Amino acid sequence: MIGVFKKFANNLNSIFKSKTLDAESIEELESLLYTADFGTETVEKIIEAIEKNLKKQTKGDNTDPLKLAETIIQEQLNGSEKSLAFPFEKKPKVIMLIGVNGAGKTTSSAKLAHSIQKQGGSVLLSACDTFRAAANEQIKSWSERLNLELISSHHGADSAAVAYDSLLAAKKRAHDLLIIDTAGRLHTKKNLMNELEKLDRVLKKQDESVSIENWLVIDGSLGSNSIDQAKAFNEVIPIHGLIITKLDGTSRGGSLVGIYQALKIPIYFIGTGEQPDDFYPFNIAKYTKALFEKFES
Ligand SMILES: Nc1nc2c(ncn2[C@@H]2O[C@H](COP(=O)(O)OP(=O)(O)OP(=O)(O)O)[C@@H](O)[C@H]2O)c(=O)[nH]1
Ligand SMILES: [Mg+2]
Repeated sequence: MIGVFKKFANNLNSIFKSKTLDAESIEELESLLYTADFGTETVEKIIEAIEKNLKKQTKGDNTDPLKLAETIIQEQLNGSEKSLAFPFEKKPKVIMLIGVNGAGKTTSSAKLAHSIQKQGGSVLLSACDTFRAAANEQIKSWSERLNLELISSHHGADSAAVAYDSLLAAKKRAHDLLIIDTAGRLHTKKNLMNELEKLDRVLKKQDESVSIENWLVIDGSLGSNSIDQAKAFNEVIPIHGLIITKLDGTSRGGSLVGIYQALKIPIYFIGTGEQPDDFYPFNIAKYTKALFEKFES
């Protein structure tokens, strides 16, 4: 994960490199934090703390401003870290990935399956995106690449029926985890949003005791727009966890803070690329370390 936020860290480094901290460099820092999507509250807190410290500095206290910023970001993320402990208490655990179009649901389904597989768990993928024409091919190719079992149907089929069959199969074959990949949907399309409720209902009808976790997949490079969409999802269906994708190659490494501040839903994983291993359990300390990494330039 280190190096993922290189762009941000480089800019940060260049602001502070060989410069004394003054009103101008604080202003530069403020705009960098804004463009990195840290969100108003966090940016204000960081700047306030640095300015306060600057005033104190003349009296001999010179705390590193980057350390101050790092501490404040860590505070803002307090409670955001949640890990998916394997083995699970109950088999199969069901995780349904939901979100807007192109957020990274299908790729994250494969990555999540792969991470459990690497720990010795068996995973069943359920292709519940029966809506987009090429969706079946995409998830099939992941299942072949990673040697994962897959339950799918034809384009246009009832996605709730696929989910139902998948849960039956997961129980019969004693899988540890069932991952349900759903179709991308806009939060404003009521019929598509209602379909999520139906998936949940149908699974519970088969097995009242089944524990289903709905994880929202958010594209971390999109900024505050995705936060509004996430809020709308949370109104239709309870969201138990987040995966934040596409944190590679973006200078918006701070979006994660804004997303957590707005939603207060734990972040399980972050996606940092298109390969199966570009997927990390979210860890506050590692994340802030990557943000504030010092580079020689
Ligand atoms: N760079 C990068 N690309 C990613 C990441 N996650 C997904 N992608 C890419 O984003 C695109 C969309 O990913 P999908 O997994 O198909 O997204 P989706 O949410 O399933 O899309 P729909 O099913 O169409 O709603 C693909 O080209 C992925 O390779 C990531 O963490 N980093
Ligand atoms: Mg998909």
